[in-house]
Amino acid sequence: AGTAISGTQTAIALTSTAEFGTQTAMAGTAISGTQTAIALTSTASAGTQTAISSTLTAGAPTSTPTTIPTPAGPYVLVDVIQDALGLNQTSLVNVSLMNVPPEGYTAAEFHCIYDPAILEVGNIAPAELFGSDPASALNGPQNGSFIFAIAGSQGRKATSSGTAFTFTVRGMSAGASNVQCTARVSVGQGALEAIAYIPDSVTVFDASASPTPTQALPAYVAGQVIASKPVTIQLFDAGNALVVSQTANADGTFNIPVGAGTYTIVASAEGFLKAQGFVTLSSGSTFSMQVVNLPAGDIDGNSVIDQFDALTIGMNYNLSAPTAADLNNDGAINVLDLELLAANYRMSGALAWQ
Ligand SMILES: [Ca+2]
Ligand SMILES: [Ca+2]
Repeated sequence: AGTAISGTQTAIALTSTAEFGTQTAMAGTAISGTQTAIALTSTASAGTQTAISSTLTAGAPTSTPTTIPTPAGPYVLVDVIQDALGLNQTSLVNVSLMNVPPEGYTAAEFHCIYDPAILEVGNIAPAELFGSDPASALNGPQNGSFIFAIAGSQGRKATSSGTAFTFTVRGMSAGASNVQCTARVSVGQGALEAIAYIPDSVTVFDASASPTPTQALPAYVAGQVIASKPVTIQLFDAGNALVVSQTANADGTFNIPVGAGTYTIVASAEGFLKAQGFVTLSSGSTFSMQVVNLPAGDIDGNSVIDQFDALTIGMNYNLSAPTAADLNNDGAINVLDLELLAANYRMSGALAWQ
């Protein structure tokens, strides 16, 4: 493959593949200016794979570094376990050293970067690769970057491929972020050697932002619920799952958009018995509920208006809280609230609402 976007360019790709279903991958990308990109691949007969890519760029624009799909030598592998996250959801990230040579590494330094607007990093902790009880040092995370250094204690080394350390990423805002760790390794000779790396990426989605297009809201349910307190209208689907919860206007009127279907509709206000009914809404239409007056007096919310509710008025007499006991919403719990309660004394259950 060779992709040329502008300028004088040459892209050449050669492939030879033998009999046993082997694969070839190559890439040459030229972005601008006078460029040549050549990729050569030859594949052997028994299922081994080779991937070589070279990118040459001339002129001012520079290309981003190409990450080789599966390096032959040692490399760092970042693996975000759950690569699609909702807001505030967290995933573990494993950072592993692969193709560790038999003589082993005594220490490694990882430099990890990510988009701090999309992700929050935490819980950076050593794993088992450098043996039990390794020494580790952390710098950051700050501004989408941290350095984690780890060294085997008591002469322990990393002698095989495995996870060197882990951390967590949490979705902060919708978008996509690379999670990339580069590494330098030590074999105990006082020198550091950079190795290859394979990054991962995470997509954060906002589940609350338009789960389905607005065309899914073609029907309306409207009405008026009278109470001296703010009224909440709730719609539940056939499985009793809450679909919509909305506060009615100050005068109790409401006009709620919702998908066509059959719902249980419930009107409630603090200190009042509920009203409940069923509505079947068809696409593009408005269903109007009867005007309903909620009965005042169920201060403890157990669906019965009785002496226990009156008790709350007595215990909080001339106070303003609990607000459920202030049935007329005038800021004082007193005989005016008791009077409202008395008018509905012994009423119970939810009012049938059509
Ligand atoms: Ca009650
Ligand atoms: Ca009152």
